[in-house]
Amino acid sequence: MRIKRILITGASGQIGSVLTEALVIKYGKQNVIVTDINKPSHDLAKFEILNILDKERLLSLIDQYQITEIYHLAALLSAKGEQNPLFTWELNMNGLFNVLEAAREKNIDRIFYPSSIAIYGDRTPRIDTPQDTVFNPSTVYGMSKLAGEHWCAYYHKRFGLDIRSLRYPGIVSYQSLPGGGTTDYAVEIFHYAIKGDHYTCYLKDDTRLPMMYIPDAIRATLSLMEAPSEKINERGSYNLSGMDFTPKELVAEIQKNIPDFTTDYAPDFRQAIADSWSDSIDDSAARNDWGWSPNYDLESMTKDMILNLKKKIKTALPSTKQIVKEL
Ligand code: AKB
Repeated sequence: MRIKRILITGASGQIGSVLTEALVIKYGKQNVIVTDINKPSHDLAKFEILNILDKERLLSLIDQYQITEIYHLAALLSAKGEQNPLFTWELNMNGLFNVLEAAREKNIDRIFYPSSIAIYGDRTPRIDTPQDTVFNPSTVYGMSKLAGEHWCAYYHKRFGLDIRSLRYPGIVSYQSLPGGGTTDYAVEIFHYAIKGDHYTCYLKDDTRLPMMYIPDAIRATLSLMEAPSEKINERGSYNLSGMDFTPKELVAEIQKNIPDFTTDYAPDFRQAIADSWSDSIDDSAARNDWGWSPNYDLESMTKDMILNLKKKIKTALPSTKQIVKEL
């Protein structure tokens, strides 16, 4: 067995920064290389600039650091992706092809590829969406993730690459902000609530979406990547469920902790995207194959988010409301 040396693409994003920390704790700083087009805000691991469309640079980093595993997180998400559909397709697909081909050429032991609830569409069963069902994604991001799942399964079958994948729901985290997704409101809202600001939500108050707290997302990712190969029966991507809630339910939960928090609703183009996604997910394949089970529900996540974000925001600038209050 070779020493595990991990390369993360898109490491400066919402999941990448927390995943980096977890992998550094597990495998040591010297064995984790983080890459992105933007420098991360932390210094947890060695950083190298990498545009995932630059395959030669990817190949040379694999050689330079004797990489054995890749977590390929670089992608444009659902909302931002709609602003430039063709570039989103190019980045998400050619980025994946570069990783798959580099993995084949350089004998990479294992790859992680995140898929998403964005692969579901308005013909997908909405409640307890099954592992295998109708998929008619409404965004270029969703189309690219669904195609990506098929390519991962193909590379596994055809070339024996050990690729593993999860269909992440919306991820809620305090460590970093999401960038360009439809589920981002569920993170933004906490920042407003804690600063004492009013929040205008871009989704309707009754829009139910599958969500997950970041510690569960990281634990799911590491559990999947550590599971013995014979336990991985799904080589496209696994359905993954944490919790589901509407903006109204999240607001009510936040108000239990911050009673004078106020919101209103002004749906924009992201409403149609959210309306095409599922309410809840059946993740029994992940539970049965590699023992998945989430730890956090809406109540425990909200408490933990507020606690941790308060600690973080203490050092940040005060809100306008606070400045006026203090006059
Ligand atoms: C998005 O909203 O685009 C992402 C996702 C669900 O994949 N958070």
